[in-house]
Amino acid sequence: MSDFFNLGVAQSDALVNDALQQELVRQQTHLELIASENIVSKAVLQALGHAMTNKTLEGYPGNRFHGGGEFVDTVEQAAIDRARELFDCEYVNVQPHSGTQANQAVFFACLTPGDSILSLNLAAGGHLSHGAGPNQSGRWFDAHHYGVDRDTGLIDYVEMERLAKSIRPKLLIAGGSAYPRNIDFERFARVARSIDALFLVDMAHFAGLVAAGAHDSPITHADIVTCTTTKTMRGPRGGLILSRDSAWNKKLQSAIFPGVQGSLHSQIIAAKAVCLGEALGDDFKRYGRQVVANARSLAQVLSAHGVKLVSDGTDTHMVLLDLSNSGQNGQQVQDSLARVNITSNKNPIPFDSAKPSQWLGLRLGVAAATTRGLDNETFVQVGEIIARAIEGSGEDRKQDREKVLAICKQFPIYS
Ligand code: DSN
Repeated sequence: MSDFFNLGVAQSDALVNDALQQELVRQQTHLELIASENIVSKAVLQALGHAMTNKTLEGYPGNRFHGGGEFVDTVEQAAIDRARELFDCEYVNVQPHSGTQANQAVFFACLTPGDSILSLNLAAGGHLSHGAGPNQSGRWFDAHHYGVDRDTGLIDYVEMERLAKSIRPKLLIAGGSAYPRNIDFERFARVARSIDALFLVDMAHFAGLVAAGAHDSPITHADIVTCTTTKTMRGPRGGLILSRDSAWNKKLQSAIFPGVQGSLHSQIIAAKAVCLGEALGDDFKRYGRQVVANARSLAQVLSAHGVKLVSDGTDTHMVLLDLSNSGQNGQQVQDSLARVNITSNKNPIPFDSAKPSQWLGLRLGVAAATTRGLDNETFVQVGEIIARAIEGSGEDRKQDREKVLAICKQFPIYS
């Protein structure tokens, strides 16, 4: 058995090792522009790969159902304290296994099946877990959706308010996966108060920007805020629940455990503590500001090349391309970009009713490439490569692939 504790995956499992190595090389040699991805620090990776994964625990620090939890207590309490400081809030739960489970726990704490909710529709940039038809939240709750204005691509606040007043949902939700602009949290909160609804902000995509002070914070406006620690937060896969109000403590604690989850993922909580510690530092603030600047550069260069953008720009890490006038759909452009080593994802655009393979949008995010060190000037080059891929100028493609490889070499990861 001694080999069991000492052999690495390279010696013990050729298939998995090979895939792991190839994935590392893929990440090193491709520019990651999927808006929900990032590149974590070596410290976060080490925490994720630690023997702390062996520890089973239920409950909360100092009040566990199993013995031997003292060191997990240390990291969980550190994660809570750091998140509290970072987001300036009273209540923190660091146990959600994902953003979706964080939302599920909020629903469990605040709603009864059949209650109505109001959220941004999926094609306009909402999220599955906010009441989309195929999701549990859409099956168990009476979900209604506001959208964006057809001309501006901005949230249609008038429609949101009209729906809120006529439906009187128990929960009003802002945030999602593909909305590139600032959200007027204050206006949402006012509407929620006027109908006695709870107000939830899912800041999964822009939480890192809030942490860096590069985006408005929803904390003082929302009753509850959820997010992931991936994406702009640049940490492990998992979720957080936050509130300015400690009155939520009992309901939200028991909604996560034993409500929708069992034992916690100890090593992920350690990695969350590391990522939240990193986010308290000045480097993270610089990174957050650079993310927003890079997204603006990318949006500007694409617009200058005639590429249509949903909402004509961005306030976040994300740029959403509207390909409806380009003669190509999202899948085709995603494939063209893959050929020049740029990774992206097709996405619906507002009012897009096509099936996923025909969606007319492409979502780009700059957080991972910003973590690599790409600056505004490099993002201008990247934008030009993307514009050429959309224009379909085939003869440039090999050159563009070489340009992307050179950028990846200039900004290496895990070298
Ligand atoms: N919601 C998915 C995304 O934004 O890509 C996963 O987090």
